[in-house]
Amino acid sequence: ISTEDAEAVEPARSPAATPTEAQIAAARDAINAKLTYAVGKNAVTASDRDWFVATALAVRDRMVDPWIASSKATYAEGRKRVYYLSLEFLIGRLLFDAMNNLGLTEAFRAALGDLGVDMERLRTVEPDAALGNGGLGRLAACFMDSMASLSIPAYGYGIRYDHGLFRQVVKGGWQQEYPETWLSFGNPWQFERPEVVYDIQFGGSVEAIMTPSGVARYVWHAAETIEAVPYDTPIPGWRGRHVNTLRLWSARAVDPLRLDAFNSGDHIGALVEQVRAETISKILYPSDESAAGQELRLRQEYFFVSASLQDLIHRHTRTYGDIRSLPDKVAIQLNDTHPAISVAELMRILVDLREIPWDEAWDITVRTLGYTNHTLLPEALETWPVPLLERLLPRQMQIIYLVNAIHLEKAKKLPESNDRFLSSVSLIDENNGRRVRMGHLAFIGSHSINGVSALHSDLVKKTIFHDLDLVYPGRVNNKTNGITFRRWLHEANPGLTRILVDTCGPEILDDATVLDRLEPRVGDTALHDAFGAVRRNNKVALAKLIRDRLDIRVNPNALFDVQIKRIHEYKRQLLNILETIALYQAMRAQPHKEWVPRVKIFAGKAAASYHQAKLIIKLANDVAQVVNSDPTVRDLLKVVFLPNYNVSLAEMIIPAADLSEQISTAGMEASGTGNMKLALNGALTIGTLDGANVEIHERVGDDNIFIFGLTTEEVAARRAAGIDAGDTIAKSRMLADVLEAIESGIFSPGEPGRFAALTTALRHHDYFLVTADFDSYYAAQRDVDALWLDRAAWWKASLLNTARVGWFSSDRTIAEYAKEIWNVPVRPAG
Ligand code: NBG
Repeated sequence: ISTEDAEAVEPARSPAATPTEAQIAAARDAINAKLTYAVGKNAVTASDRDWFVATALAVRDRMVDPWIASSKATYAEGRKRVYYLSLEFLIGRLLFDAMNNLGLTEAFRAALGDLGVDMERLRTVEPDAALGNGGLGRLAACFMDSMASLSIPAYGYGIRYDHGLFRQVVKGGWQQEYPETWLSFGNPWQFERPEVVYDIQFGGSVEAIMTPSGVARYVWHAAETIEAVPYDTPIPGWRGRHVNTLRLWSARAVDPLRLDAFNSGDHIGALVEQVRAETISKILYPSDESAAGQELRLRQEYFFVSASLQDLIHRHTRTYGDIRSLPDKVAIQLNDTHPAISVAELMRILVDLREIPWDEAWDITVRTLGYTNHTLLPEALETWPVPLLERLLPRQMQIIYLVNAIHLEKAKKLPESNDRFLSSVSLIDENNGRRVRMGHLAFIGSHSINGVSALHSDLVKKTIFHDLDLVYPGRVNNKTNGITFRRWLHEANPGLTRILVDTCGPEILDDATVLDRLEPRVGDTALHDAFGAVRRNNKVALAKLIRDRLDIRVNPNALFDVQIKRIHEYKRQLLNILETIALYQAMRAQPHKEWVPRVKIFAGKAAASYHQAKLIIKLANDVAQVVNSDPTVRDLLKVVFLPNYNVSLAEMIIPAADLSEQISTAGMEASGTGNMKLALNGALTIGTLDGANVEIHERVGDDNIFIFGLTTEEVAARRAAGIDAGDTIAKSRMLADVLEAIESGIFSPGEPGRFAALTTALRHHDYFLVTADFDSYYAAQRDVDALWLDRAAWWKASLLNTARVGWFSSDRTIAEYAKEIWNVPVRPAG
């Protein structure tokens, strides 16, 4: 196999129908008009960014009529609305999403071509809206697409962060964080709604007023008020049939400055209150799966919950008059515990402001709210110190106490009840200095609590919410995650999509389950060749990107082995790196054996304060340095760490992947969604029986996936027994050699202790069981090699992955939420 230079390849056309001349002319006129009258430039002086803005505005215009029509129809038909409350929406770039769903891609490509502009270049000009950390935020974005595509009247509510997830720069192998600036050139998609502003209050005290009927009324005298201003982004569904709204709140001070202070010469002091208020929507917390125990984080949570509830109740009462019909007309989904304060806030609105009796208010609250749990990791289950809540949200804290008292009364009646049981179900954790358990609050205040894969939902019920499930049986259910195929197949991989349309019929664009029509053809060598050609083009494009960004040349004929996700110990990038080192050593020992050439591709960000994760990034980069410059392994092994992983980079990597690494410690990855995207694009999975891997395994079948490692039960048993990493290492020659290589400084010349924090953890407690799974992982990787060498067998397995994962469409997931949680009808996407 020879190394071929990565050459640029023609982008594959989107499989949509060919546009007419009239459609192209209309697009051209629209873009020209925007360039002239909205951007204020002409074709001669316009930069790519100007063309992008003109194009985005022209596309946005096409959404407005169906947007208004969707809203009108929802009002006219009195349809129930869904509100998806999420602190994260990782939507990425929107231009191709919008064009694809509106069927405009080819008309606009041709129109721009006529104007002398390459549309593919415009794609890269758009900044990524990175308003999320990882899977949880991206899931919210996929759900927005599916809700619109299934014509469910829905709003996404979140925060319009000035700065999204930090920009990752890798310098000398270390991660550095820089602020992200997606708004610095404006945002053509948004509509600011300065006329819709809500007051958000914090602090102060609560006054109890006795009414003549003898019932106390509570009045909150807040100490601080700030304003929430909405920015709307229209979200068009597939074929533009229904358009929903993503409404993101920005924080603003009531007064722009203190004039008295300014006039007396204190120019900075005059702005202090404004800065304090606006800090709330300044930046996304870069924490992933770890509660950022910060007051500002709690202020963000309450800020967007309060604004969203005010907004939706205003809309509801304006339409229906009576707040009591809320659960019939509104479903609110809490995305993780971040919006859990909704339970107390909705009660406050109903009881204090609308004067609804407590029991009735509670019934309304529970019937309206649903809660999705996304993790079992204890550090990610938010708890807030009672004194902090008392200070910031005094009335909500009182309500939480009352909710808890009634709840504990109910729990006491159970036969299981004893002190341990009551302290486990209580809203207040008394073990760590009195904290409110937000997961418990969300659970008690919701009629539905769902996990995000079959295994995870089962564990939710057996572990963290075991006791609460006994008090409120029947609430826990499962909704296995999904992904939108429109972005992750149709847009990201137009070449593959064209083959699928040709093989399965155009219905594939509307209905993911039709992918199974591929099944009878998976042995067809002509189809293998077509599949292979598309994959190769995608790999050449990725190889070019790797060369441009990192100056590393990789062979597009090699097996592209990818692990792309947040860097976290439980996701076990370290296991992958250890295997890389073992393979490297084996190649050096026998350079003339017939090795399968591999490119190991890593990408992902580590939370800024997560030292072990940052050290793992450094190790990956240091190993890359040594391996890539070793002439003995020539082209057989290359290691690449691509910096600043984001949605757009994922769209480049996923269609080029041959092997998908899903190797978390069993029981720790709630679901995963990258696993679905990669399998859909034909990558084979190497993975543990964790999260949705279990369901992918069931669907693609034993022969088309590489499963290894301890199961959830075995992990639990091993941890309970006390971990014997020392023994494990002593029994594996290869593993011992790998650890010694790291500790000898082969990858950190002159500084052998650089990775001591990692190797010491492995040698002793090894909580994530990297050492225990090492041998079976290495063996599974050699099975991968063996299958790779049998080209027909590999392509058959690859095709079967694509053919059998239609079920993981987020349209299926959302249809389940609609039916089983929200009680709203859906109209099929097609
Ligand atoms: C993440 C899980 C993933 C899962 C996504 C979406 C959090 C708290 N959880 O496994 O780790 O796929 O949520 O459900 O970010």
